[in-house]
Amino acid sequence: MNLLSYYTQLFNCRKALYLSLFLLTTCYVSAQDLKLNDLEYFDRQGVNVLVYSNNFNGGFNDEKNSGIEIIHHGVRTVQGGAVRLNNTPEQWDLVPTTTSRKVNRDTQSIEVGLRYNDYDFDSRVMVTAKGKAVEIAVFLDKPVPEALAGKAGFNIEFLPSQYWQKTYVMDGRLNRFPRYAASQTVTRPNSEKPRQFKGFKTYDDRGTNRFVDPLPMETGHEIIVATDAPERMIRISSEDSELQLFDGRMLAQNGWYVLRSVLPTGKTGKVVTWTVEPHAVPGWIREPNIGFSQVGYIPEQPKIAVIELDKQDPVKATASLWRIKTDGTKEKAFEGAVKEWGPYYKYNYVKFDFSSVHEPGVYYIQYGDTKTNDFLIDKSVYNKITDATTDIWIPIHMNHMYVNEGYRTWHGEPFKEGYLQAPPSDHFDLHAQGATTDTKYKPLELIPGLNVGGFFDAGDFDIETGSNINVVQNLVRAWELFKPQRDETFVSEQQRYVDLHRPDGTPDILQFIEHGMLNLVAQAEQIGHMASTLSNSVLDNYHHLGDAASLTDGLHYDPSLKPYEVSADGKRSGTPDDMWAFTTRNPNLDMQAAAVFSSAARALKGYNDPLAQRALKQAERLTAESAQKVNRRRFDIWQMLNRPQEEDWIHGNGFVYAIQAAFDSIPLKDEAYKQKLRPYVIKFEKYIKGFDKDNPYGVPIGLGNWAGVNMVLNFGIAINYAHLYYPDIIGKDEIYRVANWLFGCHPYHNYSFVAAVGAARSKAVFYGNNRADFSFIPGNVAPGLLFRKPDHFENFDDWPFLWGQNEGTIAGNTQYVIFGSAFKNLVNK
Ligand SMILES: [Ca+2]
Ligand SMILES: [Ca+2]
Ligand SMILES: [Ca+2]
Repeated sequence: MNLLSYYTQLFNCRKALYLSLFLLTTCYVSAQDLKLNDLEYFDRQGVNVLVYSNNFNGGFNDEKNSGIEIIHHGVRTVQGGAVRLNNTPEQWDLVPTTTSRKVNRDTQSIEVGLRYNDYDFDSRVMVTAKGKAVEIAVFLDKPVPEALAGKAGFNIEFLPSQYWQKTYVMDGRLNRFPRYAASQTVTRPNSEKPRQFKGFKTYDDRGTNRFVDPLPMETGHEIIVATDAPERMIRISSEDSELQLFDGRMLAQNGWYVLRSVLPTGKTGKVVTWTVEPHAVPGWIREPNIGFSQVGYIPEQPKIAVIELDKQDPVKATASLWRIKTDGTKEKAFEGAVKEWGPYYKYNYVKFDFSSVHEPGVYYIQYGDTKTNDFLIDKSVYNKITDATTDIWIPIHMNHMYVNEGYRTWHGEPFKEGYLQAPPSDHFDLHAQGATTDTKYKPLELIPGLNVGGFFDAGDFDIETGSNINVVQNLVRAWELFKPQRDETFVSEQQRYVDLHRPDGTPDILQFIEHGMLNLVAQAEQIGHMASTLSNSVLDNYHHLGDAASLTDGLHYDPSLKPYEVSADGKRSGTPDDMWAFTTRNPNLDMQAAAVFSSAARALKGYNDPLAQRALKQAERLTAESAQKVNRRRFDIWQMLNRPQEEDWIHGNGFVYAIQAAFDSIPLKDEAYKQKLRPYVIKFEKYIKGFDKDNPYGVPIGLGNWAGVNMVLNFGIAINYAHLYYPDIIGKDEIYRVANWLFGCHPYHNYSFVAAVGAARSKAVFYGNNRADFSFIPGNVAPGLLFRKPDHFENFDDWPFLWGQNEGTIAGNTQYVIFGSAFKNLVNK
């Protein structure tokens, strides 16, 4: 710090002190200014600036949810404000850990300490309210380490889907954000690239030993982004540093636009200063979000819209329901009082009950000037809610098969080269191979026979064994309960070919059970026990987007060949892209598999007897070998009744698991058992009703970094069973809670979380394996609402890449089949 700036600072401090005294005495507060609120973020109507309310985690966690974030007119459009080591950091690039966070109300500032352990590199970022703007300053107590000179910089990221095709001005030069990534890059030696998470590499350099580095699209000292869109406009300036604007999508489709200033080398103290002023639209009030069922309603069910309101938005007395007649004209069908539920996190909630309307027809809801899209009231509305999931989503996720639909191929036959024994290693998708293989195979030896059957996990292409066990379990349950005969899929295990919309005479559910079992039984037979996962060996193909069959080269890896070299017979290659089997033995998983093998054998009997026999044989062996070693947490309803704290009943998911397990036993037990269970069902009824006070939607709402759809589905399934067996305790009205939530009655927007047949407006983008196309696979179920601390829920429908809110999984989607089948069954009874 030089002397002049020291005196300037001193003067500013005195001035600030004098001013604050002045402000205190006159009680003058500008309503325009950003102020630190009780939840520790900077706030004015339309603008929230969060400073490390959400920290970076590293690794598997997609780091587009952390650091300095801006929620701009209700949309989280800016995040990632941090000292970073790359121009456009990818998932798996290093992230800083937060070593401290200090909120100072007197100076209206938040200071965070950031650290990179890998480089022994500390920095501090200070964010201070300055009128309508915040000042972001980076401080260094020690200079940037030599290894990071010219690489460490202060970055902030802008959500592409909210900025593309909008204009920006850099130092007076006009520009427009590109819809598609097409800026310039250079390559540099790998030795110059900061190491990535745990030393993994996100890229395949094709033997060049060089990595790709994007060049800036623009540089300057002042940028105004979205000059043509007031709700997105932000002015950012820096006198002491150059601003560089990059397109992060050059390296990864999930990249954002990045603005950064490289930290100067050899300097300490305040090294970078930005002024960031997000524009606030004068008088802006967030448009009401009218939550309702996009699938519609059956005439006799309760019909209650939940309307999410800006806390500044005065509540209107009434809302109305309009009927669109078959001649195209419309008429008011109902007008009713709006009832206040009250505040829940950021917004205020009211309800509009139009249950009294029974007449079948096409309707929309109007609240003030806000109208919803139309929806149906009709007895048939729920009949097709599982069809897209069973006819399209599930068969597309069949691994080791060619999957065709009409003129389109979804994917070719993946992983023809099979799976290698994983060596002791760490992994990037939450797995690890322990010190020993626990098998007869040597590290990197081919384990024969594993490239058969099984389902892709989710938006990625691995076989998670636990999830595949869940799939078979869910489908066997659906089969035994409802015997669905639906046949819309041709499956030939011999041809390794699946054709959608082509009946082949066999119920599809049976074929899916068979397909799941083919892989699980092969694991037990070939490995001797269950693998934890069959997954990618290298990170550079884990994030694969495209045809699963092109993820590996289909040739056996031969380390005696050079990388990218193919053997003369065309069967082997030197490219280490083969998938690995992670085989550390887990007796709990073996026992879980054994239980599923027994039940699947029941379902397969008479359809595929040899497979049923193999399953039974493995079930007996795994049980004999593992039963003594299991240490599973049991959800035992009889023990739970003795729990002293009533609170546990309301907040513990354990209760739902426990009571579901008890319901599952009912068909095998006598009337006395059913009677003994009654007090617990009465408790369950209280538990269900408890959610009416917990939140305006009456379902469990998760606050983790994976939104809570599985929890909601479990809740819904348990309610369905409770109503089926104890209709006098759990009324029929309760079964609609979860359906309403899934199909559009939830916060943030009112699109159906399920891409279901019959929904007027489903989510349009999901984190599926086709996410790079900003599309979805029909029948998918989104995790739903992602909670961002301290008070923000979101579900992007123009940006698919956040798995925590948009990724459907094979276990979750087959769970939806159970929920949907049970629900349809009850509704139509
Ligand atoms: Ca996975
Ligand atoms: Ca079939
Ligand atoms: Ca290969």
